[in-house]
Amino acid sequence: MALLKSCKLFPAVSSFSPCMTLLPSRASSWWSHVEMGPPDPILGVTEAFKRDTNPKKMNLGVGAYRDDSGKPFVLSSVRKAEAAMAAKKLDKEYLPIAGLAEFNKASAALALGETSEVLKSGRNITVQSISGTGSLRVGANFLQRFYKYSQDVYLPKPSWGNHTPIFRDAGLALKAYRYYDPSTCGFDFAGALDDISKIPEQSIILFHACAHNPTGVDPRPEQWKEIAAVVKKRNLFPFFDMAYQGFASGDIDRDAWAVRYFIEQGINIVLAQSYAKNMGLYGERVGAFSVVCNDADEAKRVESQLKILIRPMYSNPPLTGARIAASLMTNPELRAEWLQEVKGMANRIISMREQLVSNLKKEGSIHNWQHITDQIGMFCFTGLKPDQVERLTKEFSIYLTKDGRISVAGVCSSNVAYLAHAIHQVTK
Ligand code: CBA
Repeated sequence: MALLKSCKLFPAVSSFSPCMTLLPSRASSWWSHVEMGPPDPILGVTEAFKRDTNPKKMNLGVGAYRDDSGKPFVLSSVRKAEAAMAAKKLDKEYLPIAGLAEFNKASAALALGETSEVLKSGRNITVQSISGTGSLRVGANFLQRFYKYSQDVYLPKPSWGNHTPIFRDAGLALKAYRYYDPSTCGFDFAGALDDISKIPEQSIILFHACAHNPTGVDPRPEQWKEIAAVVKKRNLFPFFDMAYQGFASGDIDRDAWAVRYFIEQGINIVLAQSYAKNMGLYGERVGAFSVVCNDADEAKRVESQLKILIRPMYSNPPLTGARIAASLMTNPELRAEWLQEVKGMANRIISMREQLVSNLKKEGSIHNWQHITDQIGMFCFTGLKPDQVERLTKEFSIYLTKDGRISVAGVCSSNVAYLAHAIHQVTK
């Protein structure tokens, strides 16, 4: 700055001064070498959808729940928590680096179960972070810095598209294990088990706790048990991503079963949680990252390092969403209402799956669409090919990701017939 000022004051000097070497020439720019990047494979679909003027358009790209009239849904329990907060005229001070303490405590209990031995012995550390993505990223950076046994992360094939850049940008190396069988549109249990049993010992392995994205295919409890046994035998390090607790079955405890089972087996996991979906707090960015440690002393040391990691990233997390989430989890009346609403959302999605299949039959489709009702959670991995996806978008203004994934949460009574018709047209 001082240098620039002096050049202005003494223009004659500026023609040969160091200013010339600091500033780019008129024709170029500091950023002329920056190439145009591709749109995000998921959020880019929403951008394209917004540009479309067809009144029948449908956005089945991003996983965002809609009510049965196709509108974004704010939970009544959330509205009540907000009203109670507004009445209290709370301050807007910074949260601590690790976030809102009551939120962290309630989050850990929601995931691990109220009666978890881990909570009783205080051997977990849970920090509030920026929804699921931020929690995954804090976790990835923590592993990059402190997990000294391996820097390889094994993802299910396929996995949520953002997992790869999250772990890669944190400096870890990405590998994969078989997960989905396109021939059955189901879980490739034999393939997964075979691959996992060959993963080098102590590697990091990522699991979707429930409602696998994008496939909607989860291992059954007996299958999880066998997976856990192999993970234990190979001494692998599990990273659970739980972005949909409650969305798979409508029951938050049932959906946390795998996480709790691994811990019961003596496997110390790390866990990322999101409240975007199960509380509808998408834009509030509420989530948590937990490390299950050997004992309370280790948890304290891990906590100190998580704080050191988070402070230069974003200093401390946002306040409002954490307050809402904490109220929903800790106030008995709000909690009861919230759990009913989660069930309601999960059931509406399940009913849309059924209606989609019955409408496809009505259209005269002869394909086997059973996977639409077999798969669970927000998404259905339809099996549509890229050219069929392209036709759905071009001819019917139905927007979905290129891999054929549809967010069933974006389908409603008034457009399910249109969707079935369009799918039939591109698949017959
Ligand atoms: N993990 C998984 C497996 C997810 O599917 C998502 C969300 C997240 C993070 C973590 P958030 O940061 O909002 O809490 O979510 N995935 C999407 O629903 C969408 O929100 C999806 O459409 O795939 C996204 O950001 O891509």
